[in-house]
Amino acid sequence: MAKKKVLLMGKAHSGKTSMRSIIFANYLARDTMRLSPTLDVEHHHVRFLGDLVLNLWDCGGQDAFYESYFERDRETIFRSVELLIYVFDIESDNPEKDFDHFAGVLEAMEENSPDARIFVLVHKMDLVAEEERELILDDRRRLIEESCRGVGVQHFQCFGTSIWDETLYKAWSEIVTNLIPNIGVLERHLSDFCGICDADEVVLFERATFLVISHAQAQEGKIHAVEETGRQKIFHEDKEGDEEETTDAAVLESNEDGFEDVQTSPSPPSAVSPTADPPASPGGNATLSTIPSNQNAMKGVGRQIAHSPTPQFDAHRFEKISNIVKQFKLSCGKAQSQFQGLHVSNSKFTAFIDAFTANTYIMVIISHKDPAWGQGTHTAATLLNIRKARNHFEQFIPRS
Ligand SMILES: Nc1nc2c(ncn2[C@@H]2O[C@H](COP(=O)(O)OP(=O)(O)OP(=O)(O)O)[C@@H](O)[C@H]2O)c(=O)[nH]1
Ligand SMILES: [Mg+2]
Repeated sequence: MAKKKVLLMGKAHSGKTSMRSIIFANYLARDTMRLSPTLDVEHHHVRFLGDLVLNLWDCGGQDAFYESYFERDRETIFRSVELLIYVFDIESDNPEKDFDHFAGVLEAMEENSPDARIFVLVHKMDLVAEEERELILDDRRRLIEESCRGVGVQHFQCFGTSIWDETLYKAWSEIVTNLIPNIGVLERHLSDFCGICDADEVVLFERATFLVISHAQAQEGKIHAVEETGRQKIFHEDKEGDEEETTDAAVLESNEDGFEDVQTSPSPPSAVSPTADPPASPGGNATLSTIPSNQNAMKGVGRQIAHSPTPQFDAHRFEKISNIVKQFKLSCGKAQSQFQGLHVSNSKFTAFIDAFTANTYIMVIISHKDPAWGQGTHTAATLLNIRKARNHFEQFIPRS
């Protein structure tokens, strides 16, 4: 089991525990108003993708604690860190002191864990007027860069975040993706799967947090090739589960041997409505096909996809969907039913979100390439592909 030490630091009241609680403990943003200040260091082990354990050190940000972090407990705190997440409060009343602390933390990191990856979050961006956000964030980035350069830190990533919108998911998705081994292999296979399904986009979400861990987009050439034949392909399950990765890739890429071609029959245009699956049964598993409350956000995503594959995508679409589906999943839990999947369909596209491997959900977005694209054979083919690909993808997504 891989354990990774993650340090979460920044001044008191900057929002560290709030973020951790939303991402890993299913808090809603409004629940964080009740959090008390963290005293000293709180240790949390959170499981991610089954066998990756994040050993989160949530360090209380009051000045008195910093004295001991920098002096008495210096080695204990800063030794063997894989990842530092430093949080700045954009509304801080004493930014100079925050930067002093930041420089102190970077120095201690350079001494004790020089290879750690560093992420800096400029948090509570919702408190800045929307039109000023970019400018203020750029300015803050510049100061952060100067601080880093001052202590010889070359590589870091900086994000503007808020618990009140999708930026939180975006930043944390990037952060955890950095900890996943073999992410490149996973991405390659996802890209192949995207082509097989003739999908516009395929996205993998981690099961518990709903953070995006990988995504693939159709290449325009590939879409057209499939369109011309008017056929969909069916994923061939890899029977030799333990074969070399390269062999798997070859199977995935093989038109002749890897897939069956399926002639899809025309069916009536789909309505702007969810698919009609059986209702949830109390206590049991259920396929839920209700559109979540933030229906417009989901439809907005689809509209952009339907018009053209890449240029008009909403840059925050994955995080918006993470956010919406996670809320929906939580409300399913409250109704004592387990979230299994969600299909959203209108005249332009269908989005399939389904339980995938033991530790992931998958989303497959398919724009309707002709007016006859319906929910019959096409839907069945997509669902079959998802089902057949599960075992194959289990190989790249470790489970405990
Ligand atoms: N407006 C706004 N408030 C936030 C945001 N994130 C957290 N907060 C609020 O900030 C307050 C402090 O959050 P905490 O998470 O307890 O802060 P902390 O960094 O853990 O503080 P210490 O434990 O004392 O170091 C809470 O009332 C949160 O609701 C945000 O993105 N925007
Ligand atoms: Mg705290």
